[in-house]
Amino acid sequence: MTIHKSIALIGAPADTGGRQNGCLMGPDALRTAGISDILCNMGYEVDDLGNYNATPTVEITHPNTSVHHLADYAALISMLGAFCRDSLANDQLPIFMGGDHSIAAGFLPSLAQKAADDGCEQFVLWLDAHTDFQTLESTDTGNLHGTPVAYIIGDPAFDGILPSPIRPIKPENICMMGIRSVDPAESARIKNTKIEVHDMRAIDEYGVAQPLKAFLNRVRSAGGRLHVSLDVDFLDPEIAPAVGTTVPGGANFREAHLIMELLHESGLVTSLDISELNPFLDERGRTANLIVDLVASLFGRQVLDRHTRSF
Ligand code: 5AB
Ligand code: MN
Ligand code: MN
Ligand code: MN
Repeated sequence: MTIHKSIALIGAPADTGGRQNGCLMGPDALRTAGISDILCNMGYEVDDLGNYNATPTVEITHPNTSVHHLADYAALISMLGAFCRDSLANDQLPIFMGGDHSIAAGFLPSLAQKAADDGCEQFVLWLDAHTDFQTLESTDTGNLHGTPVAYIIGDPAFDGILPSPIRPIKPENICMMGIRSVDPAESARIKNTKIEVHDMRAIDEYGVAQPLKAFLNRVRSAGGRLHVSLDVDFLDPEIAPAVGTTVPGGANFREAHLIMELLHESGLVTSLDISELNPFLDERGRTANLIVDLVASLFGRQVLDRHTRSF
């Protein structure tokens, strides 16, 4: 397993996946909250590669007229996909700073392709209040940040409209935690996949450690790489108000830190995204600060100096 000591920060200020403006300020809010310094001070080499925007070239429409900004989604997918394949050095761990969650449709298939080229499986831990499993056909809101998981597994509803994912993520390699708002169409379809879903009810009952450790053991046994996709609305809105789609009853402060600490101890994380941060809705930077603290935990900041243990 590679221990990454070098981190690449990639700003992806996409704002067209939802209807509430402001996610385009996400990368700069994370920079302002000190994401780079905190990681440097922990001994990492940090390369801030700047912000990457996509410009749509052709108009794309869909019979479902609620769907909006489809051309922007297509451009974002191509741009982030190509960026991921061509510009990311193999020894750097990328942190994609969103932007709304539609960015995940861009880099995840390319991460899966890179993993496959190296003979590995790509796994994804999806931390979110939502399953983001809508398709172009089933979405009522037409908000494309609600579709990336369906896109990355290669759902046929996107065929012929968007570029096909260069390498789909296997549903059984996706684990979701924090789920508490699922649309009927998503619920009906996700049950027929092998996606592992831990809703908040499960977390209330078993906590975060038990299901997370079981998933991490699965990743380790497969010799897999792990991407962590952190949607800010995974967190309870009481601690993380800076998000357009808040849902009460999310992960609390300690649950979130414990997840990050266990992820660090596992040594399995090879990439991260922070999505849906909307600094326009923040209160004196507290959400951005919390996210940067969680990132520090994920990269090894500890309450006490503990020996790394495996489980
Ligand atoms: B997020 C909803 N399912 O499709 C939809 O924040 C919400 O990236 C999507 O998780 C939330 O619009 C997208 C109602
Ligand atoms: Mn999401
Ligand atoms: Mn969400
Ligand atoms: Mn959202």
